Amino acid sequence: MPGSALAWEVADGVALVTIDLKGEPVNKISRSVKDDFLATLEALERDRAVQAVAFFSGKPDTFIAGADIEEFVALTTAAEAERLSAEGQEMLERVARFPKPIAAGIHGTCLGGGLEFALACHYRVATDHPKTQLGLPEVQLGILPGAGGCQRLPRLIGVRAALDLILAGKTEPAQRAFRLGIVDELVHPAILRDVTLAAVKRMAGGWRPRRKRLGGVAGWLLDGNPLGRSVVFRTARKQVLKQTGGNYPAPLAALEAVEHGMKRGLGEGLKRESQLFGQLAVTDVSRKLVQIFFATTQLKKDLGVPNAPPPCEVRRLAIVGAGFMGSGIAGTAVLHAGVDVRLKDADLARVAKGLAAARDVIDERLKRRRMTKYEHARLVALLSGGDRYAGFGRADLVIEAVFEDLGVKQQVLREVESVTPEGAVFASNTSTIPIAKIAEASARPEQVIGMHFFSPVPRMPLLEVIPGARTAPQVISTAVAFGRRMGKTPVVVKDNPGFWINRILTPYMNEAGQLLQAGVAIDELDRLMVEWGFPVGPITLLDEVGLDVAEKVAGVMHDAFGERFAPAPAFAGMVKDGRLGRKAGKGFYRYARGKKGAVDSAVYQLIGTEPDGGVRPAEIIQRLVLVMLNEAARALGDGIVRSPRDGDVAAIFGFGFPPFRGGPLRHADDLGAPRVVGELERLAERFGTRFAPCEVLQAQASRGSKFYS
Ligand code: T1G
Repeated sequence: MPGSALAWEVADGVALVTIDLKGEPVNKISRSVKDDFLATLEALERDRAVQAVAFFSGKPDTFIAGADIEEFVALTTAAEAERLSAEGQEMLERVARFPKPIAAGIHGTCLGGGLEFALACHYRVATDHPKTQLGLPEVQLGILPGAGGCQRLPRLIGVRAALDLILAGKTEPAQRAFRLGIVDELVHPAILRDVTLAAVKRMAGGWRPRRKRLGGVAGWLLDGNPLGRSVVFRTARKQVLKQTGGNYPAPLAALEAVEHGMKRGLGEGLKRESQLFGQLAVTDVSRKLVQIFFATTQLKKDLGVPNAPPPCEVRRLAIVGAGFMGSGIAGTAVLHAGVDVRLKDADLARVAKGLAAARDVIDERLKRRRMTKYEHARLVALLSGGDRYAGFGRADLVIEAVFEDLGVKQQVLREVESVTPEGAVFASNTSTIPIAKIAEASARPEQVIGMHFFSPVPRMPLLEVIPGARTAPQVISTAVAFGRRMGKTPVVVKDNPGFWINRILTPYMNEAGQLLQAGVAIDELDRLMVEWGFPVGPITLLDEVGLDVAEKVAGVMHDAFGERFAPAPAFAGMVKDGRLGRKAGKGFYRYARGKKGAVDSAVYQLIGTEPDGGVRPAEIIQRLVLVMLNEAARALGDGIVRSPRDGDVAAIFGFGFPPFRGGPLRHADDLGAPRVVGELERLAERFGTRFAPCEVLQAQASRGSKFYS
């Protein structure tokens, strides 16, 4: 059919169908694609020459990326969304009941509705290529697999394994999907077509794949009978409640859809699944999560400068400073970017320790069976180090992660420039020192930039990229592109004290200190902010960051911005007392053998306060949140981030601002500037000018404008 997303040809009794959405970067299932599917199935069923069917994608890197997200966000009622899901289910029921064998030959990403389609097929072959990733990421968009995924996956691989995937919205590499039983065969890309065709031909001849029940006796006890399953569901529900704190309805709904289907049968399960899908699709939470998906997708294409010159290719990375940050950067760069990494520090013992830590990052993947031994050995071999600058002569990019001191950093810069090629980029992983200052020591300041990683590097997804006043545009695009290759989300920020993250986090931390002083209990502060949606509360975060580090940042910010950033007196005694947080084994909390314990009540005496429940929870939340929103608005006005989108994505990825609230600026929009300004004014009357509403918010309140139109 002309214009159809599906094309097919018949050879030797098998119809080879190719899905390829013209003009789109990925295959996705929209209403019109669904119609194409139905028309094709109809024709294939009628055609006597066709005895079996094999589906492939015409795209190089995607099989099918799922349902068309833009289509379902356009829906305004739950009933419409329910209908959309039910139509998808009907189409896949048609596939599942198709009278001739159908197989999917999967290469590239196979997600959401794409995997649901593959699950409805009668046989699945996947390539063992790293691009082949399978999963049901729907809950990450605040919805659930709504085209039968909640029904077919548990029937195929067992309830436990299915819940593990669905409730976290996980994506699995093909090898793991094969081990789980999601795909029947794993092959080299070169033979995907032949193997898939051979399988359906065999099926047309009467052969049926035999899928063994996974999990042995334990599997049967838990997955294979209703009693065991009820235990599995109960445990999973508890865990979901604990992880989502009731802020994310999708995982619970997905659990319900799976459970309903396992108890009442496929038909009833499908019905419940589409009802729940309908309800979720129009929730505010889902809208926010989808906005974040599109914001991060846009960011992926953004090189950080208008008309960005193409980035230079980084083949060799050199790092100065083999400490916690340097080794984390080294391990992450090898793991994700697969580049040669040379690690340098002042003495060999430190280098050895750093290399071991970098290697741990790679080992971790092997342990979790996310890579082969061969791949592991290849990556480990890319790491090397020394106490001299040997190897720096071939580096395309050098990242320094040495002690946070201007003199030391400038010294390192000079040494590095004397041993690296002309074109090499020098990036500083500073959190507080202006890049322009560091670049003053440089003979080629246009090659100097900031790359601010967050700790622990392998786990924290954000990277602040900071051009100095003289940094060349190509150096910016190179830093952004390489950060992305490292698996990070780079956001370009202005060279200004605290950049973006510390700028908005510091007032929040200081306010937590003020509240402590006012008699709020440590664990209450943390609990309230976790309930509000942060992964950890402010006091736990301080313990994680380290109080010495936080104190240093707070001091820099105070110097730069004055009274508004006055550090909370509550924190002053902590560093003096050696309470540096987790790394010192003591902070606000106790730590034993690396595990966080209870609040250390001795801290109250140190601060000179006694928790008395004096401040109401609503006021605690209000003060902590508004002080941050106010500073975020002001910093955006100062041009610290280029757009509300960048600011929100960075806050979510940088310190876990609750994704379902969309970010600080989106949240300010939701509250509305008049309300935020009014509340800030009342707080300012009671507690002083640190709450005075910034100009940006005041202007919005008077004009009725917002950050996002
Ligand atoms: N719908 C609409 N647009 C999509 C899309 C989708 N599912 N997937 C990708 N795009 C667009 C994306 O916005 C961008 O557009 C372009 O494709 C390239 O993407 C019933 C309800 C597949 C791993 O959540 O994770 O199925 O900006 O830059 O880095 O149960 O995109 O170029 O115009 O990200 O190579 C579930 C979402 C849907 C997968 C490719 N599926 N996509 O990454 O390219 S819900 C997902 C991704 C569902 C059913 C339910 C990634 C990718 P533009 P990109 P990439």
